[in-house]
Amino acid sequence: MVLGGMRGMTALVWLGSAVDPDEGIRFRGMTIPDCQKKLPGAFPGGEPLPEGILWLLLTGKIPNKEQVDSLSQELRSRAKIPDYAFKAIDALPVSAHPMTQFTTGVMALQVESEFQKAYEGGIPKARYWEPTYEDTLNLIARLPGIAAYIYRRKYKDGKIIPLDDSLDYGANYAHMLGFENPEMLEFMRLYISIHSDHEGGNVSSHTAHLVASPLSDPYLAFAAALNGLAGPLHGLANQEVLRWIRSIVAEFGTPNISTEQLSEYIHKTLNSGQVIPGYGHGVLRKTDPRYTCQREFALKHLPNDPYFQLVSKIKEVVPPILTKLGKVKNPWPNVDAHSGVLLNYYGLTEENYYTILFGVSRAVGVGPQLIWDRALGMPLERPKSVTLEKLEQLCAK
Ligand code: NMX
Ligand code: MLT
Repeated sequence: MVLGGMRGMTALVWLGSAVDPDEGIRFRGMTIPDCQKKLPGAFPGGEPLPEGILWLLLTGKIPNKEQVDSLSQELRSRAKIPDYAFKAIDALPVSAHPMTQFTTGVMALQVESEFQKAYEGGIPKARYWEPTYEDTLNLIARLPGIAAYIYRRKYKDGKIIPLDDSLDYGANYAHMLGFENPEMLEFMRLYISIHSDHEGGNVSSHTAHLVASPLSDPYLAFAAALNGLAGPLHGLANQEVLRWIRSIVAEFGTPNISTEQLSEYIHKTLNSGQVIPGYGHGVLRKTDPRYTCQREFALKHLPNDPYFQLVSKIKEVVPPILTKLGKVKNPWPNVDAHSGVLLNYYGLTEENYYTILFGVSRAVGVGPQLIWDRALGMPLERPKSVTLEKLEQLCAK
């Protein structure tokens, strides 16, 4: 475990969610289909609103529509972004990766940290959670505005699209990016909800918890989490998946390829020493239910999209090939294997932006835990390490 990335080592308490290797994620005990059934949507039968997931993760209770609407309103009222945050992003070249711009924007938001002010003012430990709550809600409220600014700056005309007071969190983010198609708005609600939390051990959540443990405020902790999310084996995998799918299409000149052609390309990728992005997982041992619900969304709304059909074919061809390698513990698709083709279908084609969407979503899961960390008086996290010599001695015993 010490040498193997701590796989399988139980080392953290995480209130919001837990991942079962076979079944996948449960948010406060609820599977994704449970959430789709029981959490309020924008309309009857609609996908769960991210505000509902946030309420559930924070309180452990299922909110009703009125409560979720009041949280939407609360987040809108906190969404104003100070001008210097945009200026901090503007100091970077437009060519900077969106995740670099995003972390910079989050760090600029830290200037307004309520926790930092309260700590400097001598707030007692028992009340740490209160400014942490304020920071967390402010951060979650402001992330879509920062994230949309980066998209408009890098890929569009640079003009800010203001928040729409009539829209919920997910729909508003899509709107500020420049999308109005109701199906895309609905996909954004689903996207943010399912990417929000994945228990505490994943790189971004664990990083946020670790960095917050010496009482760094939620902005500092979340910026650190984003830097972990930006790694290709974690959140950047969604970018890598669409890039890889595009490379298949470029190789054969069409997404309508045979199983043999696809198999040949998969082997080519593996033989060049690369991983197949979107496949495998540190905990899951079956198909990620976050993949499955995106597939169901695609079957409902874009069954004939050639890229969706290619993703379906990849799901048939990759697992047996990875299994044959003999070392891959989970040959099945994860969340990132599917999101790109849906975004691409609705016009969000710039794959280098995709990890920002994951980042906005992850704040909805990490934020509640940071509040609970302070409410429960969680200590500074400081595990023990060993030298290699000591480890060899221990193993020899
Ligand atoms: N393609 C090729 N080889 C793989 C893959 C894959 N998709 N997944 C695992 N392996 C290899 C892995 O590189 C390792 O090889 P080696 O011993 O030569 O270093 C071996 O199989 C054993 O790895 P596992 O124990 O199965 O996986 P681990 O828990 O170490 O890593 C991932 C999990 C997710 C990092 C790994 O499966 C991977 O690199 N997947 C592709 C990238 C990806 O989709 N990441 C997104 C994960 C979800 N997210 O959003 O964060
Ligand atoms: C996540 O959502 O964080 C990923 O699936 C990675 C993980 O759980 O380790």
